Amino acid sequence: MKKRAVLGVLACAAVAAVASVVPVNNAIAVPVTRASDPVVLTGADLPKFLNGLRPTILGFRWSGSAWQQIPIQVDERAVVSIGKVYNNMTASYYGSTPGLVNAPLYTTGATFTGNDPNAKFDSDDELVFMARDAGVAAPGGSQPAGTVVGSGVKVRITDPLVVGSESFVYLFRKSALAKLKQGAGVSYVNYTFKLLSGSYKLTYKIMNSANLENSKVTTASYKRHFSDRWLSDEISVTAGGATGVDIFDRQKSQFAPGYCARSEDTFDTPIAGPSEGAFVINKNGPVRAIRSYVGANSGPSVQRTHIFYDRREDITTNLRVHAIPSVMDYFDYSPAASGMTYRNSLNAAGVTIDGNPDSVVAGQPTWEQVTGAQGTVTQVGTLSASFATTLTNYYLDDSTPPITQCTGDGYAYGQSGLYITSALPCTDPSQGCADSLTTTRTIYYDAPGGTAATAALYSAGVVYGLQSVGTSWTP
Ligand SMILES: [Ca+2]
Ligand SMILES: [Ca+2]
Ligand SMILES: [Ca+2]
Ligand SMILES: [Ca+2]
Repeated sequence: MKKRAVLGVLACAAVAAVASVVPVNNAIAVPVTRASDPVVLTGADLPKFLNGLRPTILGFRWSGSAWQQIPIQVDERAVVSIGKVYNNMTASYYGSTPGLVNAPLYTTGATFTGNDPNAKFDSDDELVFMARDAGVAAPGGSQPAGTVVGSGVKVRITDPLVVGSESFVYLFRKSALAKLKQGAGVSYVNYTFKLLSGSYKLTYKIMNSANLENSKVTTASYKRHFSDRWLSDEISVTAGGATGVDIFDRQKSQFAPGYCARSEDTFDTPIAGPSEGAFVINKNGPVRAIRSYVGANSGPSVQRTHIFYDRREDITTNLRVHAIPSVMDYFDYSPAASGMTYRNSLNAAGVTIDGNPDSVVAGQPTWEQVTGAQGTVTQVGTLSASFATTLTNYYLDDSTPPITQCTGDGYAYGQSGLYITSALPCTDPSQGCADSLTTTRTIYYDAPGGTAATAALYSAGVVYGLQSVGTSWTP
């Protein structure tokens, strides 16, 4: 993991180097081919639709000979107090005050976060579609049936990694009588948030209780499962002939290996001191699903957000807690991952996940990958912190681990992930602290046969994100 600021500097330097060799007249454009990546625009990026109705924005591509509707999704956001997410909890345990922490959150009336105060498509709301749904430039002379004349916006998408690449999506306002739906009848992601106790607002126990779930994400490429707020306990890859077996034990949170006083289980349940927590949002498709929550013991404003696309998952963690001695966020696979290769950018040849210890070079890899007949899971990590950190990649493959496992099964299969070994200052704004730390994982779920080369390309793609610009368009 590297500081995002560092990656950004490298990215700018490399883009400049590439640009210097681009031919001036690049006559032949090639389409953008990032099949797993979304394009996310905000209301601010689309002034023609800004502060207009949300549901009547539609997306289309020009196939070369015809207009075809594509699925788009609008997700509302607003700056909301974390205290509101807790149903205006007045006092938390441990002296933190979530009501003093304001954060940009995805909004919904289905939780205590509440709906966006601006019901229109305002500047921080997001419009998203998949890059692979874009088409070629439309020649003009027509616009899609069922759309309002003069309402068009052309979105040009380019891939900084592919010189001369461009694809286009056209957005229009739906005509009053048209039957077209924003999702175009497509569902790329199916997320079912199932709280065993019943409806969220009526039965969720914010203070001092487990809140068991049977929540599932299913797409054409993978399955995920959650048994409580922080209890992420299934990864099954179904892409392209993968066996579909669940290779995951858990995503684990700890201060240090073998130290069990804080973990994803203590976040969820009062097994080692009080616990509290709540959901920001649970939202299902059609283009992406969102699962976002807060509450990690004495860090009631610590937040994690999963965004599920059909071939990719983004996990963002916002640390907001008092000073802590160190922290770990790692993936622990299950015995069903046996036979898979684990590799990362510092260990490209890889080692075999089989419960027998491996020799792995430590350091700060830019990507990690597990691959085998069970499928391929490639992760790109970023870390953005206001303070210096000492960090490394934690790795342990041992069916009889010498280190207490704290949670999950008793094994350590291919355990791997971020370990910040240096002390972290207070990052809880409610305690008057200005420091911050945010980590992201961008996870790609693919068929068996993943390689270091495909992982490096994904890593570059995270650094050099897709570019998109919307401009008014009339045929
Ligand atoms: Ca908004
Ligand atoms: Ca809005
Ligand atoms: Ca091994
Ligand atoms: Ca385990």
